[in-house]
Amino acid sequence: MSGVKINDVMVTRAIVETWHKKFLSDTEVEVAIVGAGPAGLMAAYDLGRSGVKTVVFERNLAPGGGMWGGGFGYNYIVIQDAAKPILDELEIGTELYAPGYYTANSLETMSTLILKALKAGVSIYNLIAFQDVMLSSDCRVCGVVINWRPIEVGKYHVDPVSVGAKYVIDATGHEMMVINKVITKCGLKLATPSGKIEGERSMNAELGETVIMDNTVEIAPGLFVVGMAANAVMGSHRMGPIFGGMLLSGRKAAKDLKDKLGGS
Ligand code: 48F
Repeated sequence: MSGVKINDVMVTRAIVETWHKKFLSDTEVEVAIVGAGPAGLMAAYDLGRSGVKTVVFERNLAPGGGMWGGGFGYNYIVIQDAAKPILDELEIGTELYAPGYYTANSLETMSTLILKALKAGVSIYNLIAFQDVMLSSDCRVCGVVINWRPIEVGKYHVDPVSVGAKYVIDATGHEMMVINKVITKCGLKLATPSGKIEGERSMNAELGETVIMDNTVEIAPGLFVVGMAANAVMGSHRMGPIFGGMLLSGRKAAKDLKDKLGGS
């Protein structure tokens, strides 16, 4: 082997300094997305390539949420006509199964979404869990409170830190982690029929995929909701391993946010 001799301490310094420099530049962002599933990553990609300073916090080691396992652990997903152009645009292969039903490899789809978001300039932090929101004095969500996931899992008494954001997106899927926190701690009224969480309904992909775009809204001041969380908070149906709605929802939130940020 030729070249510079490897110094183990230099490896440590390289990682720690690079990470800190990056994280410090991400402590004030335009959009903070909680959850790196398909909906959150789609929103992140569209925001990033439009030049919006965007950060994603994912509590798991691997970003990707519920897409890796396709359906039933079989690593294929189904995409309907409405979302097929997104996969074409991202150069993800699809196969026509029957009219209106395309299959795509879940590993190819998710790895492409992660890569495209990163290449668009989005910062993705894994192993970091959302714990709370920052709330401005006029009761608007203005950032996220985060901690290392292993600290959370270990239930260690270690205080979290805060990252400021003009807007936050709840992309945490069925769990609606950000919305739950806003309800229990901030007492904010949600943009739902009751002003509260309506609750997810049982499987009906046709209904669920039809309403998800309408459900992708600014659910509380400063807080957007995308993907499965959007249907869950609005009292709409779950839809299983057909993923078009997740991507379309992420894209819609990104567009709405770009309009808001452009106008502010
Ligand atoms: O669950 P997830 O994939 O949400 P999605 O993008 O897509 C839903 C589909 O996977 C599927 C479906 C399709 O029809 O219904 O369920 O709406 O991704 C949510 C991500 O959020 C992360 C979680 O680990 C997952 O990767 N997450 C959840 N809570 C937190 C979090 C938290 N407190 N902090 C950080 N990340």
